This record gives sequence, structure tokens and C-alpha cells, in this order.
Amino acid sequence: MNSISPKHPRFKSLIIREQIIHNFNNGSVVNHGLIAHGRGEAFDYLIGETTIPPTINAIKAAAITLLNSQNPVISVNGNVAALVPNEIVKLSNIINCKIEINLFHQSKTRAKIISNLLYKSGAKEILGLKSLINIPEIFSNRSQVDPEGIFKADTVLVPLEDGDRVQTLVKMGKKVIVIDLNPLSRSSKYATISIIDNVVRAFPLLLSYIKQFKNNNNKLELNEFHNSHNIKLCLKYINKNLSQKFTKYNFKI
Ligand code: PTJ
Repeated sequence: MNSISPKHPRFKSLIIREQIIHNFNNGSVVNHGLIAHGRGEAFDYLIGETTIPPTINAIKAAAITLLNSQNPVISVNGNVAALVPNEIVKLSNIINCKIEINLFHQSKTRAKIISNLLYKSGAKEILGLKSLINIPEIFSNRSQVDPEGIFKADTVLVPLEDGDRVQTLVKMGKKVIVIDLNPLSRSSKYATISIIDNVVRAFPLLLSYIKQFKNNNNKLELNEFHNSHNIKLCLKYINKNLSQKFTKYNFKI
């Protein structure tokens, strides 16, 4: 990896880039993943590279939903495995959630590289590597799912994807939690809960709320959370952030 000075004003962002490039070079991230990352960076810039208040609500709602689920599964692609491998494993341990590799650009070699990465981070079992079945309503390689994983899950956590299957999984009666920096993506729009944030910030926060709620003995209830309303609040936030920038640079709109 390139050495980047912590004094560089964009240190955090550059380190994340290095992580993606490093994993592209070792074969876990596909070349399209570099483009997807760039799109994410652009949205993160608009959001202000911070976890905004409406997103905290979404993360809390996601924590409660995952804790109340009987059979949660986290779906992992190349970019997510590159950015938060340890957090994926921690989440699977703390809520007893299965980990399934589900790739848009499918390749057995890449799935193996990603599973090795997750095993190295401490994963005990990885699904999605063999005996897959097809969900015909999904029109991409993501239709190939594990019968013991996504297929029979009641809740699926889907960080950072292309949106093709979220709607179908919801139609199948599953709760779908999406983490996506783009509040306008189809994934965000159709999910049960959309966490509009960078996975590198959202995962540690999700873990910390799960730990906090797990220690409360009260039965957790999901208070009023409406995804489309929460997305509107995120858009308002982005708008406000942009207006402040316009004011700062003395732009007139
Ligand atoms: O590993 P594979 O084969 O499954 O492919 C993975 C990618 C990401 C290439 C594939 O799912 C894809 O093409 O995704 P899209 O359609 O480019 O969508 C990715 C979404 O993730 C976009 O809405 C980005 O804004 C968003 N995104 C990118 N980086 C991050 C992110 N969201 C949260 N955190 C990020 N770090």
C-alpha cells in the first residue's frame, strides 16, 4: 500500500481508497467495484463524510430489527469484504447471523479469495460457495443464493449493492436492510431500512447499538420508522449541507 501521511487533509478517504485498490490487486474487488467506490465517494462528499442524524435513526432501527430476527443473513460482495471484513465477522458473532457471499460479477475464484479473507478475520462458516439455488425473479447473478442462507432468511443485511434484488427479497416477505451512500438508489428506495452512510462508519455504529440494545433486558420494539420519510430527511440534510457550502463560497443559486 502507498504510505499516506496522517496530516493529509483527505487522509481517511485516501486510506479507504488504498484498501479498495489493495483488494482489487489481490482479486477480491472487481474492476467495476472501483467505479462503484468512486460513486460512493461522491455521495459521501455531499453528505459531509459524517453519519448524519436521520441515519442514526436508521442504524438504531436496523439494530433492533437484527436483534429481533430469527434467521438474519449478511450478504457480502467484493467491496464490503475489502472495507469491513472484521466488522462483518463481529456482527455475525454478536447476533448469530450467517455470512453469505453473493456476487454480481460472479466468479468461483473471487468467491474463494473473499471467503479466505473472511476466514482470516475469524469467520467460522461462509455460505454462498456451493449448492446454490436460483431465485428466478432476480435478473442477475445475484439470483444464485444459498438455500440455508439468503433463501430462508427473515432479514437480509445488504451493504453496498446495485439494487436488482432488494425489491424481490422484500416481495418474498423478508426485511431488507441496505447500507448505501446513495439515497436515490433503487436499493435505498425499496429497502425496509436504508442506512445512508459509508459502510466504514455504519458498521462500527451498528455494532455498538446492537451491543447496547442487547444489554437492555426489555423487549425491543421498533418505534415509528418509515424508510421513505427517513430518506427524505437525509436528502434535506444533503441539501442543507450544500446550501451552507454555497454560502461559504458566496455562490448565488
Ligand atoms: O463484488 P460484486 O461482484 O458483487 O460487485 C460489487 C459492486 C459494488 C461492483 C456492484 O454491486 C455494483 O456494481 O454496484 P453499483 O451498482 O455500482 O452500486 C454500488 C452502490 O454502493 C452505489 O450506490 C454507491 O454509491 C454505493 N457505495 C459505494 N461505496 C460505498 C457505497 N455505499 C456505502 N459505503 C461505501 N463505502
